[in-house]
Amino acid sequence: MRHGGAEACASGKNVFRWVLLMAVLLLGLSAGAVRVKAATPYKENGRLSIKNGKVVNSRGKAFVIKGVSTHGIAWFPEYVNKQAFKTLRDEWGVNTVRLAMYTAEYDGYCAGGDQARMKELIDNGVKYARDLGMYVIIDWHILSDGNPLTYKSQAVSFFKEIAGKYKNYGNVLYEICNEPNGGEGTWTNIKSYGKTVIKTIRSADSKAIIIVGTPTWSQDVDTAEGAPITGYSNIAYAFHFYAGTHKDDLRSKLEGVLKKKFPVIVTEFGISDASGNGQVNTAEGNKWMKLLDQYGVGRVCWNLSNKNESSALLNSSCSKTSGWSSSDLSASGKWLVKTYTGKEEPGPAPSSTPKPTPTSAPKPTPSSTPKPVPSSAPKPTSAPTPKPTDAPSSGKNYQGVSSGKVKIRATVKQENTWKSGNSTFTQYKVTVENTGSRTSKKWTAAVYFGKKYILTSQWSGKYKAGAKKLTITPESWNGKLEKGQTAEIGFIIESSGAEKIKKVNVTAS
Ligand code: IDC
Repeated sequence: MRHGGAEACASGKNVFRWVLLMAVLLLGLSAGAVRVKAATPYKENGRLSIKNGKVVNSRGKAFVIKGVSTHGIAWFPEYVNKQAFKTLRDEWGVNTVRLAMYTAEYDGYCAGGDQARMKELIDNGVKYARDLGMYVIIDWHILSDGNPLTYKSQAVSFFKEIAGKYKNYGNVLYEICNEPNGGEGTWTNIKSYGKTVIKTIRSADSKAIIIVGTPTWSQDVDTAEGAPITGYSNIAYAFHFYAGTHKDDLRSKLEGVLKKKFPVIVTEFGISDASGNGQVNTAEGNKWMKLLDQYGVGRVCWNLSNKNESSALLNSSCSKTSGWSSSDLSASGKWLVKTYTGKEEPGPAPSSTPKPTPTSAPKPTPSSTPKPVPSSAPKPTSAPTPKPTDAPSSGKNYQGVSSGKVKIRATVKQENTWKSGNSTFTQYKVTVENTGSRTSKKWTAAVYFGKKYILTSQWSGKYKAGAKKLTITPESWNGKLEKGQTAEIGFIIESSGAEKIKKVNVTAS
């Protein structure tokens, strides 16, 4: 008995010690957890600004934006959720989320979209980012409205409202015109737009970084560098690339301005081709990353969605809206996670502290190291840098009309044409309009060309390229057209010499 009692007593003490030990351990762990949680990108770096052509943190140290962009928030609102952002931060090594709000595309902010809903999504997104200590870029995503002046007054009221709301947040950056393009998307027009919008933002928020788009789909940073916007601090310029299309030529253009300490942020890039689809090119993607790393340039990858296109970071079969595992990621997604975290699988990133970046003249990188990885499929084209001609031989309209009860008219208009090497590139805009009184559920437009061509870019539709025939069908969101409603889509083709459209056939139901 006594023996047993002593044993019970001893084990009672042991239990007590054990409980004490666990308590200490748990406390220690939770303190650790609290510390880990506290070390968010924003806690560590505070408000960002621009100094000597670089993004710096609140202590003036270089900070490298590693971001992911949403797809259009009107189309993929489900990814604006806190768990998604947390997954990006904790498992993908992301410190910045870009909220892309299309202006002119279907359901866009200036194209009849639900403005209140979009502002609510932005509000939620900004708050999730703030709670998680992440940065957030609010992107006025001009695209088919190539000239930012098109919706200038809407942009002014939008930015006035949101800069007023977020002026004290410290984690918000404003991107005022995603990608100016086309004959009217000139630097003169961008500057004129920029001056008004920047003034509007500055009257509420004196410090936040404002990013200005550049001509030719935010590629002509050299033009902007030649005549930058003056009179304001914390202004940066957007540069975009798609590694499947854009290669050495565009890299040298970027490097040219980086050498001059011009403040550039890559607010959008992909390793797909410029259409957002096609073959991914990780080898070129790695070359781009190397250049950005060398100069400490921030970058934001397009796009967080499960859309069936190769720039989407999630597989189209993936319906999860956060907590993705490796098998949920597309080839682009896998590459990005590896690039941002150094790991094959999503998981805790090594550190959210930015790697020191050279502040003075960057060291030349050895040119021998990376072996070019041969890509299996032939690339349609080598990086045309679209240069719209001043006097586009445009104005030519080709029309097709459906013959059934549902009346759809497709107008194909040549918007721009330019030469690159031996090829001619032509950009077309297709306006599909319901001219009858019955609602159309779906439509097909077939464009017949005079000679062979290669489809190099496309947007807002599904495309099937035959030898001389291009068949266009709608996306999930622009097939249904009510009476009088239109859908605007577009594409770019490459051909040897000027192309001529023979006819346009339309069917609709
Ligand atoms: C693309 C999307 C695609 C959508 C299209 C048109 O990936 O799903 O149908 O826009 O709305 C950009 C643009 C960006 C494009 C992307 C890929 O900023 O809106 O997204 N891209 O084409 N510039 C170069 C490429």
